[in-house]
Amino acid sequence: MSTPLRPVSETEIAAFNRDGAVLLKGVLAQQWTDLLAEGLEYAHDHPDGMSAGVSLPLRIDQFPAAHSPKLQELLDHSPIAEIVGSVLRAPVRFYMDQMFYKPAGPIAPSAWHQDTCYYNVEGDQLIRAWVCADPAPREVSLEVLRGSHLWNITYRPPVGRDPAEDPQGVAELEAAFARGERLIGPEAHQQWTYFDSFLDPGLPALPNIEGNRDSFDILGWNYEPGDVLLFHGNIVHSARGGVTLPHPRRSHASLWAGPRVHYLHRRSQAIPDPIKLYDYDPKDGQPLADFPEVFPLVWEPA
Ligand SMILES: O=C(O)CCC(=O)C(=O)O
Repeated sequence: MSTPLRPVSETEIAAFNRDGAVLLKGVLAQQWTDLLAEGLEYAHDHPDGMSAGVSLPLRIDQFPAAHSPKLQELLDHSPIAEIVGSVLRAPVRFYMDQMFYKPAGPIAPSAWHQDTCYYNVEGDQLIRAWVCADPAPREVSLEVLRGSHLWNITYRPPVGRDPAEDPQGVAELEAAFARGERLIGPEAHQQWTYFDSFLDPGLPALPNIEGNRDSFDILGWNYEPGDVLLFHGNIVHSARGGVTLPHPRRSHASLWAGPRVHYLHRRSQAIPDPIKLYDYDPKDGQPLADFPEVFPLVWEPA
């Protein structure tokens, strides 16, 4: 694993802990941004069962590094894991990754949401590392609600089927959840969409942030390739759209976990567990460290 172009400063670590997100300027060498661009293009040209159009032309892929060798190389050998670990000040395990591919032209938005409610995982040491192969001015890069990682609230994922349209399906889901079954099976890795799950009636809906932007403390940045944007797994965030760019806006987001992260069987699960986790029978509260073959330790402090 290579080291970042410069160390992460104490000020940046404090900003992450306070705001729930920080933009680290100029930490990745060009070799990594080139690899990122090639890896994203490969994933885009080789869609699999987890490549989904949410609102086309935005394409979101789950676990893209699993089939894009250059993205896997980025995860294994770039300084991203070390950057995350130096902010967590703790050993780091890899959880999963996603691609958000927005072609040139009018850039599609990504809706306001929290990440962790989509996954069977919980803890205060979940960090997303967001990198983009293209310049992303503030109008199309990530935005967060400053400090919302500390609100201690889990919102409903904003995508899924309306429970009112399929009461029978919801009843079956509730029964499966009560039996402790995982709501999304391994077959989802072959064929999956965000609309296979129901909107979870057990969680509060997000407020209308976009319609009331002045009521919220929104933090955003101008992003350049070579920067790494870190944000907390529980933070409320989005990416704006509506701006027309002459180039695509291709981002990759990887999710990393420290020791205080555990498995949690969620009714709001919308994204399948990592494929190797289906070989086990994880229980609520089990630390990810119990599954080292699924969640390998990738970095630890010296
Ligand atoms: O890149 C984007 O447009 C959205 C990224 C995002 O929401 C995420 O990484 O969770």
